[in-house]
Amino acid sequence: MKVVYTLRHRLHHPEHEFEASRFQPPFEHPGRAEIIRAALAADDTFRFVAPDDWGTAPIEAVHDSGLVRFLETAWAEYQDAHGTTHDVVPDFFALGGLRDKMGPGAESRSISARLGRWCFETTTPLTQGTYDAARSAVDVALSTAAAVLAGDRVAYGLCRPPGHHATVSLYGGYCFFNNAAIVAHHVASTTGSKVTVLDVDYHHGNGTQQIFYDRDDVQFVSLHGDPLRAYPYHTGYADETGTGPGAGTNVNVPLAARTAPDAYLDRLGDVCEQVVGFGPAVVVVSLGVDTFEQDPISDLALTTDSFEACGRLVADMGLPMVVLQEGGYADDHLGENVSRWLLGARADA
Ligand code: OKP
Ligand code: ZN
Repeated sequence: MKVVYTLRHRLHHPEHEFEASRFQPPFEHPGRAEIIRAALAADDTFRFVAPDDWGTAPIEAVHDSGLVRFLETAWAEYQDAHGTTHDVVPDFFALGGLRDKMGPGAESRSISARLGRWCFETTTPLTQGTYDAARSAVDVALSTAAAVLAGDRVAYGLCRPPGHHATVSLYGGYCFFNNAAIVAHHVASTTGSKVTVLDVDYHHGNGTQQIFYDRDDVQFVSLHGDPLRAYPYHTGYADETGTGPGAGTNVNVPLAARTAPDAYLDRLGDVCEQVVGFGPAVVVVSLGVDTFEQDPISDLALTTDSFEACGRLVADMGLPMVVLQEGGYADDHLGENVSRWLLGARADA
């Protein structure tokens, strides 16, 4: 199996994460991708390839071009405005209620205003190389898709930073560009066939859902911690089923705390039937292993063995698969959890 990887991910390296009203060591850190790389490198059936440069056109086919331009210069602009700082985090969010009754108003040129205009939360610092790292994750994702379009039955993109929380015009949740959505749109628009994004990260892929919510050519299917208790809180409910031409193409399965392998695999099997029913030519998997029983920021109860069963169940649909890394924060188990999922997925390949 091809593994697309580049060390450019290391250019995104936050010092802190401001979460739960305190500064913590970042859960999403460069060591994560290196742990996964080392685990896969120990098995010579994984073949590492570097990504190609895809430019910004495939990103701007999904995201607001203003978000792309903002991320390219924001860190440097912030240094000019505020003096030298390692991490850059918004301190003023442009929420709708500020201008209730007033209409949109002028767009402030201030970097502080613009940070709060393009970002939705505080746990996702910009660092000096964040833009280049986020671009590299998109290159990894698109190169993984190219391997599958060229005939590989399954390929894995070691994307970092992750992508599924990034919406058309907002970054956050450790995500800058929505790697999986960019791939799904690229495959759907270049092949004219239907695509499914199957998101098995613990957290609801609000960005991917939003990007495709009104489209009938891309189905979004997600299993995740119930947003009544779990980040990102405001999306991921079962009654979000799509709108307009996309009515019926969005499937959310919120899960109870401590959901264990048997129950999880049942639900995964159910949604796989809905995927097969949709009839995609390609499945893009947003692979988060933060569903693991020991994940430090999540509360499901999947085991390392069960990840292999999950990969096998998804592969049993018999559809070409572009597997892209999202979350997973139990560093001591991260490499094995990802490699076991991939071993399951390639069992029949
Ligand atoms: C990114 B991915 C809740 C903290 C949530 C942000 C989580 C981002 C997850 N107390 N912090 O989906 O793995
Ligand atoms: Zn997650």
